[in-house]
Amino acid sequence: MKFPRNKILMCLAATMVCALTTMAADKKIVVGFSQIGAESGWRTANTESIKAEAAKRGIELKFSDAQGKQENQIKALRSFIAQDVDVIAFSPIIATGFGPVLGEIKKAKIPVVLTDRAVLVTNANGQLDDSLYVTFIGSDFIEEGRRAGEWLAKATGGKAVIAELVGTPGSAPAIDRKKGFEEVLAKNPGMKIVKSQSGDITRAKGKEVMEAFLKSPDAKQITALFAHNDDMALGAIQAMEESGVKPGKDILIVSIDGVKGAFEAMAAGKLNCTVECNPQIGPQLFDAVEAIMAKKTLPKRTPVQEGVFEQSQAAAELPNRKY
Ligand code: GYE
Repeated sequence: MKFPRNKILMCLAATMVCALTTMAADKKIVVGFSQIGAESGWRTANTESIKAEAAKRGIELKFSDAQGKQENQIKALRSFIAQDVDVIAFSPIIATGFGPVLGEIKKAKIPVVLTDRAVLVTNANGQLDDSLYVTFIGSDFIEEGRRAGEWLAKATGGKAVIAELVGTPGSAPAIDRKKGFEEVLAKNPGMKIVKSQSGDITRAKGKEVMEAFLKSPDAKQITALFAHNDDMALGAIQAMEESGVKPGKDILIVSIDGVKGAFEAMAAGKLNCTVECNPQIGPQLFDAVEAIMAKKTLPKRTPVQEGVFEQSQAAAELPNRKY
C-alpha cells in the first residue's frame, strides 16, 4: 500500500509538534536559591516555605546554604550561572559586595529575584542600581523598627533607658530596623539608647551580649531592651533570668519576627511585644518566578504583609502561628 507523500509529511509534522509541546510542558523550571544559613527560627521557617512551595509547584530547586558567609553566597551564585538555571533567587546576607556577581548574572541573561533582604549597589553615577534584579520581595524593615519604637513609646509613656541588640552589621534589616526605631526616639526625648551592640541575630550571641550589658557598672539604669530579632531577645531573657533580673518586668522587651518561641515567652510574661516579620515568602517567590517565565512585568518591590502582637494577644494567637 502506498501513502500519498504530502499525507506522510503532514503526519510527521504533527508528531513533531506534539513531541515538542510535550517536551516544553515537561521541561521543569529550574531555580537556584542561595540562602544565608540557619541562624534563627525565622530563617528556618523561610527555608521551609521556599522548599515546600517549589515542591508543590513541581519546580526544580537548587538550594544552597551559605552558612552565614557572603563568600559562600557568591560561590553559589556563580555555580548557578555555570548550571544555566532559569532564575536565580537569593537573600543577601549583607547589603554591599554583591555588585560584581550581579553583573555576571546580568551578562549571562539570568533573571534575579531578591528575597527578604535588599542589596545596596550603585551605578557609575553613584545612583542606586536596580537594573540588576527583577524584583525584591521582602518586608519593610524601617517600618518594623518604627513599630517596635512606637510600641515602646506607648508602653513607657515616652520614658525609657534602652539597651539595643543589633542584627548582623551591614545587613539590610540591621540598618533599617535601627533607622525606623531611632525615628521614633527622635520624637521622644525621654527615650534614649545607652547600649548598642550586635548580637549577630542568634540566641547564643544575644545571651552573651546581654550578659555583658548586665555586668556593666550602669546596668541598673536599663529599663528596656530592643532586640532586632526574637532569637536575640530569647537569649537575652536567659541572661536576665540567670542574673536575677525579671525579663518583661524589670526590663521591658520588644523584638521583631513573631516566631513561636516569642509567643511562648509573651504568654509566660517574659517578653512584652513582637513585631511580625513574615518569613513565608515561598508562594510570592514562585509567583514571581512563574511570572518571569511567562514574560510578565513585575514591580521592583513586592511587600510582605505583617502585624504587631502584645502579651495580651499571645495566648489566643499561639495556636495560629505557623512558624
Ligand atoms: O529578622 C532574622 C533572620 O532577614 C528578616 O534574618 C530577616 C532576619 C530575621 O535571621 O531572625
